[in-house]
Amino acid sequence: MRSAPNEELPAELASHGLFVRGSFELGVSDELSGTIVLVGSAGDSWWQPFQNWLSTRTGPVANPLDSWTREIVGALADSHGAHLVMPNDRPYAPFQQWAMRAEGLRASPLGILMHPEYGLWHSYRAALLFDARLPEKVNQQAEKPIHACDLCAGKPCLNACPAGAHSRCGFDHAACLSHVHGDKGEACLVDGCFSRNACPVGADWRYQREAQAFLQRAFAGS
Ligand code: B12
Repeated sequence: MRSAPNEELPAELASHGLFVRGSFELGVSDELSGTIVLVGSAGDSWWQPFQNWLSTRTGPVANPLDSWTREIVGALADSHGAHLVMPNDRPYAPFQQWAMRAEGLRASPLGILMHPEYGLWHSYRAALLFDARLPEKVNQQAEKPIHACDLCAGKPCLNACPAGAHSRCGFDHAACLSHVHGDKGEACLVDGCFSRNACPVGADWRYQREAQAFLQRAFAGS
């Protein structure tokens, strides 16, 4: 077992459209111990590698994005001597709290973390848990970036949902699902979430339509 990723990890991840989002050492108040290396994506760099993988499967794949991630990042976890942690495995690991610690990000009014460059168009696909401390080079703490939502007076994200599911009180999951499954919900499934798309930050990183449609259908279970 190795206790730190070797220098090939970034290139190995990049070939799948993924990268190390950040890393940090767990403390005494965490349930796990060791060092967390967060793996994710920005923009839709993951979409084509994921589609290529999907096209090699015969027959339907359950939870395709997680299955792809588990195969790709799971193999890298093995070869780098880490444990694989997946965001949708229960009990849920606190990925967003981890991201806040690793990258200094804060949540947007939608619940999705706001990144100063990528806006809302980024994700956390998996984490590698290493038993030991990592060298400083790998374990760099991000400086706290400016939180773009603090500078956004109009908050268009909160007024764009056709079901009014996003408000200052949080996300009304049931209202979102009932709209999406109703007569007028097709646009949310085809064009993506109106609220997420209303955000002006990181527009260059917006996922292409097919990727948004895939994620919306997965989210809506349809
Ligand atoms: C359960 C869950 C949901 C539930 C939230 C229920 C709830 N009120 O908690 C529902 C189904 C509503 C949901 C929806 C979405 N989610 Co979600 N979700 C999760 C999941 C699997 C677990 C969250 C959790 O309970 N963690 C356990 C606690 C202890 O950890 P935490 O870090 O403290 O959790 C924080 C979040 O839960 C957050 N939170 C609370 N309510 C909500 C509501 C929403 C909409 C979001 C995004 C976050 C959020 O606050 C918690 C406290 O800090 C995480 C993956 C993960 N493991 O974190 C993804 C995750 C938070 N979701 C994510 C996303 C992107 C979405 C969606 C946009 C759909 C999608 N998958 O593309 C939608 C939002 C739809 C919309 N129109 O805005 C991303 C966020 C990435 C980012 N850049 O910040 C995550 C990290 C998954 C990932 N792989 O990247 N989600």
